[in-house]
Amino acid sequence: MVNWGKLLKNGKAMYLAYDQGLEHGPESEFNDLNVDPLYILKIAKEGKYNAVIYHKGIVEKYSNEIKKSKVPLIFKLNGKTKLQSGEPISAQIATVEEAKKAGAAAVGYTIYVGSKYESKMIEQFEQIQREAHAINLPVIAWMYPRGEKVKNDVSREMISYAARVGLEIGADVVKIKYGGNAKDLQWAVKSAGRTKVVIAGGTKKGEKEFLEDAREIMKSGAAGLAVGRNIWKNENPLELSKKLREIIFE
Ligand code: FBP
Repeated sequence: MVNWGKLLKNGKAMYLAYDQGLEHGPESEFNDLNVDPLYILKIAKEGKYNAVIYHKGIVEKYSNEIKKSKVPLIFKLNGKTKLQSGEPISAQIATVEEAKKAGAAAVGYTIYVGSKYESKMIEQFEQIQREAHAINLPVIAWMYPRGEKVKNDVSREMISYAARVGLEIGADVVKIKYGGNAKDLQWAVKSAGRTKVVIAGGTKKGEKEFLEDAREIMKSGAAGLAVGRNIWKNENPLELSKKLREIIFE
């Protein structure tokens, strides 16, 4: 049994993702405000998120503030830059042991389902999952179909496959993308069985559209959202967080 702690509230979840500095780079994602990891921590705390997601370097350099905030931490254990070419692979940059020492509430790991390097990532995940479960730490798998055979990564086939792989390999939560079709997502949630499903926010869209999607996502049976850019790129992130919170936990 994993220890969910505050990661779930009545089975629902709202996570604030901030791994985009590594995944996408500051130029395309950040401004003077949101370039600062502490700005994100403030949103996570005041916006009452169930957790904030950081990579190792930020966890180490801002550990005092993160601990003081009491916002549960999801420690992301692998990552890659957008400059990588060819079939995608995400390199492991931290261990379960480091996450434990940092007081993390869960660990996160990305798998590019369909990549030529898929088996390497699944193998690495297996070890992480075993180590994390040995200390009751939940494991969240970012399940992103990608690679030569993946024509549409948000199709019904791909999102349900990604979710199912997460269940089969022992993830406690899968983070998948929403393609805009609620029925497809319903099927993906069903395919994930007892593994919880949270949805990524994606590139920044209009507030109305974002909240509309969130409503559909919740109706589809997902546990919640693990969102980044749509929140911390917004001019009023706390107002939007409140609206999102009402949709997720209502
Ligand atoms: P967003 O809500 O900003 O899309 O964040 C979700 C996320 O999964 C991040 O955790 C991650 O950095 C990013 O999306 C990866 O997106 P992609 O691999 O499609 O560039």
